[in-house]
Amino acid sequence: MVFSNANFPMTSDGRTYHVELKRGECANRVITVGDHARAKRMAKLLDAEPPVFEYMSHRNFYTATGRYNGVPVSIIAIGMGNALVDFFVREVRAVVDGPMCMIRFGSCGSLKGANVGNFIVPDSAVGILRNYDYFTPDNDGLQPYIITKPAPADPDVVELLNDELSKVFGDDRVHKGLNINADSFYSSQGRVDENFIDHNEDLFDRIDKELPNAVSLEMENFILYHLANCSTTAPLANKSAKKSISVGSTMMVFADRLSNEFINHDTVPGLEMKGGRAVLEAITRWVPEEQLHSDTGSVWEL
Ligand code: R1P
Ligand code: URA
Repeated sequence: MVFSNANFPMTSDGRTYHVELKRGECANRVITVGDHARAKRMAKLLDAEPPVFEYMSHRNFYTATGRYNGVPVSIIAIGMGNALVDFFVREVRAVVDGPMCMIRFGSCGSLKGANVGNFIVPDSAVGILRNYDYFTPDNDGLQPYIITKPAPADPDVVELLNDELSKVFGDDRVHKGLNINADSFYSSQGRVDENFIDHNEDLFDRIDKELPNAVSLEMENFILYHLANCSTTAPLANKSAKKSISVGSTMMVFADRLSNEFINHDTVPGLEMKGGRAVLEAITRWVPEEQLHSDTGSVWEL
């Protein structure tokens, strides 16, 4: 493939470098997940017409675009961690006209006793990042982990997710609160690994003190919320609004960090299908304030 621009590489037919979508292949409503299997399961919930468009990029970003109850929607599996969220958000934003809604449907560990199989709907997220400088000889005055300030989700999106998930699972299985986006599944989520020096033995105490309303630990939400809050109106036809991405997320609890229980993976497909349908219901209820990407020539055109 030939790319035209080192600043933001694109093919001559308008595909981005890593996610590899071009205009008309990604809808304004996007559900992003970590696991390809979750995305493929959810793609089965899309309408039969038009046929679902599927695309796997050379960097393993998997996209399924179609309609849910007639509303155009994309489901994109990106893998794990902050860097992949950055590729996803920037490259998708570059090829979609109009305001967007991005919802992450992930998995997480719970901190406040939300049981395995429950759902978290975070209204905000912080990052906990390993402080690499702390692990050098000259680390005076440094902490081993950096905690960022919170980034908010869109309150309307939080409300839609809460509403749809509560209808399916009941209020007592859907928990709100602050999410922690760690840059490791292990060290910055307070997991002990005797093969490495991590200085994370008192991380949970620090979280209790500094983040008393934290309910969950995962690896993508802070960066997703942060980028949505930093998004601009550049791709909009009508440049009246500042932020162009409405954002929210929900995660299934796979690990209860208090009781140390981990999910039985045989139960995951069923949970993902029920939860995935609720997320699709929520995202299709999102009301954009401006005109969306044209159907003409898109993969969701009827
Ligand atoms: C770690 O197992 C992965 O699971 C969670 C974390 O954020 C991390 O990506 O989310 P996903 O199940 O969506 O990948
Ligand atoms: N995903 C995470 O990032 N952490 C967990 O404990 C479970 C799922």
